Amino acid sequence: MPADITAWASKEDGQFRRQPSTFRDSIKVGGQFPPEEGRYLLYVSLACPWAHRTLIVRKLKGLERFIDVVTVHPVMLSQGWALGTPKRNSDGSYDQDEKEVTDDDDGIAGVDRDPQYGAKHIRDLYFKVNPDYTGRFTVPVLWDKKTEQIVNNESSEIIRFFNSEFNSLLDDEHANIDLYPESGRAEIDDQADWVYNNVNNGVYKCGFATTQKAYESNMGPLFDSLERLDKLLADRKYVAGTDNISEADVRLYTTIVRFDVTYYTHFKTDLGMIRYDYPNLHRWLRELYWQNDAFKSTTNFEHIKTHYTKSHPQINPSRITHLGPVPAIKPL
Ligand SMILES: N[C@@H](CCC(=O)N[C@@H](CS)C(=O)NCC(=O)O)C(=O)O
Repeated sequence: MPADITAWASKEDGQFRRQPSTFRDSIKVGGQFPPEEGRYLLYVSLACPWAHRTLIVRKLKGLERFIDVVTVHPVMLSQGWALGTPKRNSDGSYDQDEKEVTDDDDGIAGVDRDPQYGAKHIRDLYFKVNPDYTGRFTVPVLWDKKTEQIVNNESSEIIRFFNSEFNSLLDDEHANIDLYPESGRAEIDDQADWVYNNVNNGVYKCGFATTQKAYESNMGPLFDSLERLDKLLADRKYVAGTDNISEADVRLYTTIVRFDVTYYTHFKTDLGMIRYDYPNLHRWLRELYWQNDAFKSTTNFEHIKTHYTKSHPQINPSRITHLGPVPAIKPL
């Protein structure tokens, strides 16, 4: 398994294929992992769109008091996500092969140490649970402090637990927030499928493609889907047509908020920009960001831009981080 995620495209066709998540237990009332205050810890990267989903839902549902968060450093090198600052060369650049993690201040705010075991990398947690683990060391990781194991590392499932399984512990206002309402499920499930394939993972399939043909074959579905979403949002406030925010908005938001600032340049998804070419998506994006703190407070453009540009040497060997666009997100 290559450490460099960009090298993880098939040799035959140049297509990037995301590996399924491995830890798939559930938080469930009455189950092996019941909802409890302070029991679970969420390891995230603020750069990662999948981890970002879990942070938004944690905030929307008022779960901050119940679930602590540990944030990794945005620069992902050969050992994967680091809890602390990866060691740097004398010129200040991060050393790609360096295994050491330091307490140096490299000016990037919001990076945590591991409060439990002093783990230096996310990989250490995976190996603690399974010394023979051969998969990727991805975030988010939902950790159970009590039994010292990973409950789940699949964001689409973690957001469902957060949506429903802590309700008995929450005040009415938060318990009543339902991101997966019965009446909207058909549309939410439908979007989960095509939006995931063409948009959420679609940008990665374009960006991590290693042949012209693979890149081009994923650009059409991506931009057709942005067009389709823009049309849907012409007369909908929320993307799945629900009365309130649903998980479809959360899933889509974490890709769209990264689009102009990173994917457009870094992943070469440059047939259009949200801010200039998709007016309804642009309005929807800005309403979520500026009108709901769960979106704005969990969006960190510095971590996003730093991560992508400095972690994928095959795509950006100089590791220079682009300055634009300014502003990262426009006002409403
Ligand atoms: N299916 C997972 C995907 C998570 C994922 O791929 N996370 C990326 C960051 S954006 C990661 O940690 N990659 C590290 C690696 O693959 O080495 C989910 O949705 O939770």
